[in-house]
Amino acid sequence: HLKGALRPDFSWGYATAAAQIEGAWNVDGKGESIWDRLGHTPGKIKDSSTADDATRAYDFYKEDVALMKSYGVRAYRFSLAWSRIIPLGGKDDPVNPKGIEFYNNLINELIANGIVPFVTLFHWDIPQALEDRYGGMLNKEKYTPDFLRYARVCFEAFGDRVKNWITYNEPGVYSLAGYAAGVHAPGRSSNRELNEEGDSSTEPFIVSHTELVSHAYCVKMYREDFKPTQKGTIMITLHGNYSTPWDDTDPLDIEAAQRAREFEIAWFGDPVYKTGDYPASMRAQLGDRLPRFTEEESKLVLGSSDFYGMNSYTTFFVKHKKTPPEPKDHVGNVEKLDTNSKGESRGPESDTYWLRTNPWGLRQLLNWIWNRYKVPIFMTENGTTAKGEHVDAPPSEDILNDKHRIEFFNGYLNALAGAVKEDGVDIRSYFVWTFTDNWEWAAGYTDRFGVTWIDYNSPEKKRYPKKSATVVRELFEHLIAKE
Ligand code: GCO
Repeated sequence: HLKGALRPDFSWGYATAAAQIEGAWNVDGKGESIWDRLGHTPGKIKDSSTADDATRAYDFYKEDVALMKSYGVRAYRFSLAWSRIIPLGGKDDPVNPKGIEFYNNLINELIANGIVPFVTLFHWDIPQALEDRYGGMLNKEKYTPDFLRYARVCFEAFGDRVKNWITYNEPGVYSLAGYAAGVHAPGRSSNRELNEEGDSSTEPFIVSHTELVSHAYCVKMYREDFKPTQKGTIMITLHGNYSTPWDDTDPLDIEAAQRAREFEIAWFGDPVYKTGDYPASMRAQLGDRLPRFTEEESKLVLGSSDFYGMNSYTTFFVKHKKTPPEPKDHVGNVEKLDTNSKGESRGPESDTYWLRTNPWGLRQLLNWIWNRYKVPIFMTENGTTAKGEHVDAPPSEDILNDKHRIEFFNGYLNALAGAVKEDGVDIRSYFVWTFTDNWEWAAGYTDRFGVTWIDYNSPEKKRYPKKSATVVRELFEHLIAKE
């Protein structure tokens, strides 16, 4: 009954990030990024791997576009590596023509194959030189002009063909994983013994503030200097897993779940789409540890995204904590659990510890965002790992018939279509995370999210399509309305 639930011009395809797939980390003039640095630091990556080669998407972009085309996609979301375009990153540093050439080739290849590019400017890989010069995003005054110059170079070089821009991918994950958990680059954290450098009680909030403000200036620049001629759209992509009460009859848990959503989602959503400021629950708990927007910043940030870009993977049961919040708490003083008060599970396990399949959570999340912000939603990431995909080539039939992933997409795409058709949520895109297995950040090559299995031992990183690639295509053929 959900046949034709999605609008005829619904965009769907795969999403990737440069640092996870490209390889060629120091080839053709590319500079070092903070992820190159972290990958080369002993003890930081689970399987001691690096992304020096990754899937070699830099070398095989033509083959990849052809494979994507065979998967039936309408669009492809990828990110630009800042350090490939401006190796040292700064506003007065030289542009690397080879970097521009690579992305021009990729964009042209996509367009020649009828695939619409969605381009992310920043997917976590800031040039190492900017980190070394002034501490990267901890220094908003120095960082912002560098980011704006980088964005300007990209709009000038690619904006005649790229009409869908994303400034930042998951600003909250960048700041929390890089400055609180410390497992992601730049790896600063006082929450971990490994690295006592940063102050986790303030830095993630400072860094995210820089992301929001520089995003807003970037959008202003695009709208004033480029949009009149290029006529594209621009948005930010936020992460957001859903939180639902552990005991849905307990007012304290109901409040805690709402607080958790505010700390995770409204942290960015409210400034951009609702108030120009952080949620009151965050101010109440964090006080002056949460930066304040100047009047000018607040005005700029509010309304600074054409659409709601959303990545989501899972849902947690949330219980209130009786104890007062710790200074290093970033989640709203709650506990996030796998089962609720009735003993129900939040879903079957994948291969990744935090990830569980629960399509009902996605539907609640979409409704929550829609009701709070009333902005059309572009789903820019959603996907899963599956157990037992870590083997040497050739992969078994079982692996290529990735049952868990197929069930995941079946559930989530039907939940999405239900949210559109039955709840009236305006959703305009869906990008599967991800096209091929890739370098899953600090997890290295041990987590496989792709609909294409990669043989990392072969020099050409041989690609093996999984069945989920076909199933996703069939699901969209069913769910998208004909013109
Ligand atoms: C994200 C990350 C992806 C991850 C994915 C799975 O934007 O969350 O962009 O790079 O690989 O989330 O963990």
